Amino acid sequence: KNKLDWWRGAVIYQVYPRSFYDANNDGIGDLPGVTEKMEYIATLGVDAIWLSPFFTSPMKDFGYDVSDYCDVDPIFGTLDDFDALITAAHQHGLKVIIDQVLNHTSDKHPWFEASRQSHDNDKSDWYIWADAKPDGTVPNNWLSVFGGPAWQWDSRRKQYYLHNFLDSQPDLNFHNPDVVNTILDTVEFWLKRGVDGFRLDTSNYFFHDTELRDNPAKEEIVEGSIGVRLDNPYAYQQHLYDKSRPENIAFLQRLRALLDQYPNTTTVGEVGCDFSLKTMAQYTQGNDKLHMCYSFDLLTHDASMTHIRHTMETIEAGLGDGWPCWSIGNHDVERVATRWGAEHSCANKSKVFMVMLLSLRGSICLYQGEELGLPEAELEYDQLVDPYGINFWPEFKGRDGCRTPMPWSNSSAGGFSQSKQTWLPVDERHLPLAVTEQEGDRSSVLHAYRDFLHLRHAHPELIHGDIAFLYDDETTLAFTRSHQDSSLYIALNTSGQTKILIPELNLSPLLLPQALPAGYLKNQQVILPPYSVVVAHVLP
Ligand code: TEU
Ligand code: CA
Repeated sequence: KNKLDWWRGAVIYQVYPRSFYDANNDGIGDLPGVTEKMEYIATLGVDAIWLSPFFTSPMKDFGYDVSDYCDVDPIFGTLDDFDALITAAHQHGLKVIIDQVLNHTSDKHPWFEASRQSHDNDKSDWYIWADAKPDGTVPNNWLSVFGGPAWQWDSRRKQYYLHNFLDSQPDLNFHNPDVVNTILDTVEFWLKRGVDGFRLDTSNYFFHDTELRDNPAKEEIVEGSIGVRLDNPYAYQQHLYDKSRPENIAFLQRLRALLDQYPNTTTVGEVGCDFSLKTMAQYTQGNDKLHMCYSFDLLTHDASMTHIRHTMETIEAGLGDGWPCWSIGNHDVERVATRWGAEHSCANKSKVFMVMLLSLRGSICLYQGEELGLPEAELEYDQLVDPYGINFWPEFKGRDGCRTPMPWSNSSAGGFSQSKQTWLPVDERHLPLAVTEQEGDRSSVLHAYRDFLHLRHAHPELIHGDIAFLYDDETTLAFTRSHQDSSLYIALNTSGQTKILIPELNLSPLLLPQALPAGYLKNQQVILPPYSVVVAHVLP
């Protein structure tokens, strides 16, 4: 394997364009807004950006419901704006990864509009149509991730169609070679436009069982599986037949063959709601399928360092030559400062989680606003726009709370827009955490991110090194990252109590930049005051 591949160990900054920066002041962030803020992203010290969908869309799922794969939605700008964004990113030395939502289209996509017209037009087999059971009920027990059966009745075709997500997101039929060829053409459209890679939405959902067999009920967590959320009724089915089908492997190989014609491009596949280790390994081993995969293992759990160690050791033991990618926040889950209880303790706790994440082996995705330590925004029911949240309120509050606009300054609408009406409100509690406020404070979370990202770049151990765990309890973690002849020791304390570790190693501590909450060494004991980290060279 080629350790010089830029994407191995890259830090990818996820931009959710609707909420990043509103350049034309209509209340919704846009591509020119991202371009205007490119300098900010580059200054963080990340390697790449991942742009959430900006394609033509009715916005039922805010862009994850695409009605034209090869154009920019007017809300976000034009193809020229996209080209300008790529140019600006490349000028700043940043790679650009775009989201590809290939599993499903919008129900307003011309392909679906045609498909539902009849049983015998040239698009009639492009989606997954099935007759009702004799009693009129749905074809099988498959569930939608967003609640209810994965089947929707269509009164024109008088059949059900499959939708793993919203009923306005019909699943494409990947068993049809025309669909696959056309999809690969749309992917190539963006490669020709100069993108450096793709984040593949729901990369384990593309194929389904053509016999439409019922999924077995889940009785216990299958061995080796991690990241299965049993609080979600969807997880009570073993998804043997609705996704992660073996046929997907051949498709991922074709996709990879296409990307290999465009040097230095990459893919990061999202593996959702599944036995993620097995799938992550399958999809990334052998250097002929996906480059990297990420799972929800760190996105949906509590802040347990024991869980982190268990997840990493399980992955390390099974991944072989595959390559992982990790994140603790994205546009689908509660913001990490809230989920992991950093907001009421102190900024230092957010910094410790950041050091933990950026020291793991793999590539890393950061989600916009994470570098500010933003807590989840608090919204009333009537302010919600995410259908997932509206469906499950109040048990689950949906995804709007992590999607509110970036606070750039402590002024109206957080400097995100001049518009009085932004698509989601800016949380008042975010204003004191705005970018300009934190830039002026040398001990801010933002400075800690910049400092550690620069430190990371200077230490190949943190990018390419093997990982070995030395100690864990619920709130403490210690491990080494070793590359060639050099080894770094990292210890962190996410609790409000002082911890002392005795690693029995000959350690020489790194002087950490001022914004990072540092512990210290005393007689080769590692002293970790509340919310602190120690990074040290391991001497022979
Ligand atoms: O998410 C897929 C996925 O598994 C999510 O359903 C996740 O479990 C859920 O959002 C709960 O947190 C991707 C996108 O990231 C998401 O925004 C889209 O809504 C979804 O696909 C459908 O395209
Ligand atoms: Ca706008």
